[in-house]
Amino acid sequence: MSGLPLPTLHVLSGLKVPRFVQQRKLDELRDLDLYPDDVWITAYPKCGITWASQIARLIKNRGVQNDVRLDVAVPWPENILHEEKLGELSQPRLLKSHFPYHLFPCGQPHTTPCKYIYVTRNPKDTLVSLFFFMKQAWERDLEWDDFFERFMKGDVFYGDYFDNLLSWLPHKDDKNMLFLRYEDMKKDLPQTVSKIASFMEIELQDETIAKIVELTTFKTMKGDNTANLSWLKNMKDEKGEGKFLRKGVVGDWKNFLSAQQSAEIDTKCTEKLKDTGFEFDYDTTN
Ligand code: PPS
Repeated sequence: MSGLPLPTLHVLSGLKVPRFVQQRKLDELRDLDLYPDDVWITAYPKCGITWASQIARLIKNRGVQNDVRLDVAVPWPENILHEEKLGELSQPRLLKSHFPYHLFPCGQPHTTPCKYIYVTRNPKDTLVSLFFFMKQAWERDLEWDDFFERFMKGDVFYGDYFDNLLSWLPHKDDKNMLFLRYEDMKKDLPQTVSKIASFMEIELQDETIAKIVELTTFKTMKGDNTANLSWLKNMKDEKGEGKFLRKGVVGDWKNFLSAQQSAEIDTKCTEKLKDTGFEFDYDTTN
């Protein structure tokens, strides 16, 4: 049985993107007026962009939950399915993108007045999450070993995982950037919410932070039909909950990667990250 027709990749601005990312949208973004309180939430696919987006929209709303869907609260303007009038969004605007730093459609982030949150996640869990997403949404017949090869070659949405990370990493301490790791968000959600709020220059009472933490746990978001992406085709389960939020853990890769595949990724990490001082967290204690 096949899933949805695969939105084949094409190359735009030197990057492999799905067909629903179109040059017309990138041109619009190039000409967009930008403001200092705009917050771009950015990540390679499956690294936690939805989670960070939900936290940011609740911070913007001072912890008040409303029935606006997350994809409306935080549009994804490079996608042709998002035709929001960006000039009419309420400030601070929250916007999402999967582009790497040097190819960012509005210009390189340090040349813009906006703020940027980048979320990264260890490549093994990212790969597993992407595999299950692709299988669920697009390619029911997808085989693990084939997909592993595709991931390693960067033959997936938004190209090579490491190219994306390495484009943002040198800017991680820039004033207009907040660099987050998925694994740290798992370990300390209250601290993550506080960090994002201070970055957005929004002061929150402790009880509001606690409320946002409660609203952004995996369990709550999975059952929250404004945040679980269950409106996407093939992303709703029998209980009506979102399948997009699959497991939400660190270390699921141990259930899927062979020893050889794991070692292949380790070798690539060593080669790509040497001299950066950056380390991944593969901890499985949560
Ligand atoms: S996408 O398709 O690029 O927008 O995906 P993205 O949102 O970046 O990543 C999806 C993974 O993030 C997990 N997720 C969460 N984990 C923990 N807590 C919360 N609240 C949460 N929300 C989303 C989601 O379950 C996907 O990971 P996996 O490993 O597949 O479960």
